[in-house]
Amino acid sequence: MRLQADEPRDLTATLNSLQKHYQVDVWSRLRRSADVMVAPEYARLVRETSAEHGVDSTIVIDDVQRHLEEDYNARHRTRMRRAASRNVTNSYLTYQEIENYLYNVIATSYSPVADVTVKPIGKTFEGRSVHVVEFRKKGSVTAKPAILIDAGIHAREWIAPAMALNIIHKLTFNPENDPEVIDLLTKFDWFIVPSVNPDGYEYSQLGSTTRMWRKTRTTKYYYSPSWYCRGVGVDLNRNFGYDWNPSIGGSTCATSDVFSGPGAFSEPETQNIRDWLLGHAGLAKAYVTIHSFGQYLLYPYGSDSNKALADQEINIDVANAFKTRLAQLGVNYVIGNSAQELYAAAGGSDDYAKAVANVTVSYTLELPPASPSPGFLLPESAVPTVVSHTWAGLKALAQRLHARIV
Ligand code: 0X9
Ligand code: ZN
Repeated sequence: MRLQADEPRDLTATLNSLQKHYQVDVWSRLRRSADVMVAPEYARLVRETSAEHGVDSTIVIDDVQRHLEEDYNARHRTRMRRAASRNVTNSYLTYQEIENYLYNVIATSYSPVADVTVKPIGKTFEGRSVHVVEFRKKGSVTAKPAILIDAGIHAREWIAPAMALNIIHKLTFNPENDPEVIDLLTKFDWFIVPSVNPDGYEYSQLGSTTRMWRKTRTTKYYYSPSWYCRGVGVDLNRNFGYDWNPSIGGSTCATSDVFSGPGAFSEPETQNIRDWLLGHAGLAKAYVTIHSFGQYLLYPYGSDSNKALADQEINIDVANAFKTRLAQLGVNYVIGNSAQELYAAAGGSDDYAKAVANVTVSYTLELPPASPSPGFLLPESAVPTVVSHTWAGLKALAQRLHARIV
């Protein structure tokens, strides 16, 4: 019921009386008006009392309880529907859903096999946290070789964070009761960053006009380097500090989709990954950065196709284990040097992990589809199949790597 008075003191007197005699609940209160909830049996008395004080009363909601129930039921239905149908195994989650999953599902779960830890490694330009999930086999005394995986450097490649979250899911819950999961947790520590660029990811989820966003959402370079280059965002995969060079597959112009930034590691998002990689230097044997699309598994260097790796052979051999497994499942992958198979592009995370963090094998994994249709718009319904194929390939890759390094 809304009460309206000409004089504030009349309203005060009315409310005092109503609260005392008829237990009205004051929802909101302005100088000359107030909204109150009244039990149905007191409604007539409340209106009469108000009128005696010269205060008008009108019914705003005639049955609050019914509204509360409808609201609750609607929210509950939506929640149930979403909870029943949307999860990491079949959906592209929002950043908020990813955080909820990491902290409410993964961090609170109990794995009999591994100690699972979720923690932030840093923040983005817009202040979101970037998280890592760490898996260490229970009871291991000596530090083990490590596999480092990240995803979501590029905003629109939605299948990439979905894949990383599914790896986390499999390592935590081992839903297929797969002995190889236990074996691989015994052989390696696993460190996974499922969303490197959540600002861009969120932006790409706003609507159809932002769906194809690739970069971060930094506005730092909007007024530089020149008026015709006023744009938002840096391409993180041109911003890493090994052989950083905008003229190789990047750009000095902030309007470009491949803007390299004003210098190497100018962005908090690349600094996060740099520090995380360097923190594991020595024990980190593999780095896999998940992208889409094209069905490629690419090894360094992307900055220069003529710069062969000293240990190119093991990078090819371990990649071949992945390719062979996928071929058995009927999925064709191309493996090779990224500058040769794709295009030369400097400042990628794969090159940095190899050259500076010293991993043995370093890959950019370009997930399905193979072709631009549907390209980045791979439907959610494809998630389970991509996950099952790719996980089989990654397990084979890890096994081959282990066989080669012990
Ligand atoms: O261009 C990229 O950054 C990657 N392809 S994507 O379509 N996902 O954008 C390929 C990166 C390969 N690695 C390097 N060039 N270092
Ligand atoms: Zn990409």
